[in-house]
Amino acid sequence: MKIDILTLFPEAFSPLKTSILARAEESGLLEINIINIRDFSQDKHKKCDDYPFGGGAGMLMTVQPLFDAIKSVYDEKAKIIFPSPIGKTYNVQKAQQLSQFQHLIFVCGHYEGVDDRLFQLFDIEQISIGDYVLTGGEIPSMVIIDSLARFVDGVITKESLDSESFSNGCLEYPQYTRPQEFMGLKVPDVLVSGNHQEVDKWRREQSLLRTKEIRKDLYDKLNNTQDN
Ligand code: 4G0
Repeated sequence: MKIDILTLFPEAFSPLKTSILARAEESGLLEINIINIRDFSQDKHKKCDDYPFGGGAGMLMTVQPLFDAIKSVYDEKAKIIFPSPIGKTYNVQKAQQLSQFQHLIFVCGHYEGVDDRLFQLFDIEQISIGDYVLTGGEIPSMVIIDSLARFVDGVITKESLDSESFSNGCLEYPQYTRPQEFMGLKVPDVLVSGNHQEVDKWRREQSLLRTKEIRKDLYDKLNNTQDN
């Protein structure tokens, strides 16, 4: 998968150049390009923002540098994503869906947003990572890229995807590693019993208990027809 990131702050993406995603890039599964929108400004001072018509707080990103930056990377198979507080809320289903594209283009907004004509010029999906406002679209872009890259074949193992939270609609069960006892706290006996059927049963029960306790909204969706 190819991912182009258009931003006024290329240096904000150094976290993507480490860890799992760096390995995915080295193995050729992922190609991530970071493009500075400012390089496309036709303004003599490379200006990329201006005051909103009609007045109001703050500045907007102007349309010309964004238009030319997108045109420079666009192809027919590309999907353009704009992280924004007005987008539909992101979730694991959207991550899986996005992971199937060959080419994603992330446009990072700053200031109070962008000139709305951008959304008439291109087919752009606005996505929100949650109901709060950040100073820029860089962190939401990284959140979306990190989470969708995990579903790109080969980036991580199928087993880790299947066992994690949300994959089966509920929260992941508690886990333990060595030592078997710490500060008087013991690992549950069933996990060291060697009985895999009992281990699986315990984990399913714990998953359900946790989901009911912490995420009643998810629990109610688990087509539990009994009363809770
Ligand atoms: C567009 C996304 C982009 C418009 C981006 C701000 C939060 C999210 C930005 C604005 C972002 C999110 C109108 C303030 C950049 N903040 N929840 N900031 N406005 O996904």
